[in-house]
Amino acid sequence: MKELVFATNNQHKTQEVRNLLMNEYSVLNLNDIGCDTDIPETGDTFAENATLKSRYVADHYQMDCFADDSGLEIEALNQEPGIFSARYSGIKDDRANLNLVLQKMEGQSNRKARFRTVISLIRNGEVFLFEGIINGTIRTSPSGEKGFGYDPVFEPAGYNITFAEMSMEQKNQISHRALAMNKLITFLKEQP
Ligand code: ITT
Repeated sequence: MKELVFATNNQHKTQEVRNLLMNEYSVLNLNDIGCDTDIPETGDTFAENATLKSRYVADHYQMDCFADDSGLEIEALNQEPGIFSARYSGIKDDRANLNLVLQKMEGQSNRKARFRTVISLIRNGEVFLFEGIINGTIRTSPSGEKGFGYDPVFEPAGYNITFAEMSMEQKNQISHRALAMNKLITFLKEQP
C-alpha cells in the first residue's frame, strides 16, 4: 500500500485520518518517521500553520507530506479560540481549554460556532490547500466521552448530540477534518 506522512503528534487526529484513508494509504505520523520536534506554529492563519508543519517534514525528511491545522471558531468570541485552540487556556490541556470556553460563554445567547480545518499538502515541493468547515453550537455543559479537544461541547447543526457522543465513524462522516480530507483524497486520486 502507498505510504503518506501526516505531520501530527496528535494520536486522535492520526486515528481519525487512518480510519478515513484505510483502503488507500498507510498513514505514518511524526512518531512513525522518528520526528520528535514540536514544530513551531507561528503563523497567523490555519493555512500558514498547516504549511509550516508540512514544509518542515518535506524539508527535513525529503518526503511528500500533509499536515492539518484546525480549531474551533466561536462567533460571540470574535472567532476565538481559532488558531489558539490547542493552548487557549495557556496550556495544552483539553479540559482546561474547554472549561475556559464554557466560562467565556456563560450567559451568552449567541452559541453559534464552527470547526475549521485547513490541510496543507506538499507534493514534489508544491503546496496545495484543502479546507473543511462544520457549523454548530456550543453547549452550556460538556456531554460525551469520545473524541478529543472541544468535542464534548460542540453540537453539529442538525444533530442533538455532541461530537463526543458520536462514534468515530459517525464523526468522520461529517467533521471538518473529514471534509478537508475528502478533498485531499479526491485530489490525490486525480494525480498520475
Ligand atoms: P498537531 O499540531 O500535532 O497536529 P494539535 O493537537 O496541536 O496537533 P492543532 O494545532 O491543529 O493540533 O490544534 C487543534 C486544536 O483544536 C486541538 O488541540 C483541539 O483542541 C482542537 N480541535 C481540532 N480538531 C478538533 C476536533 O475534531 N474535535 C475537537 N477539538 C478539535
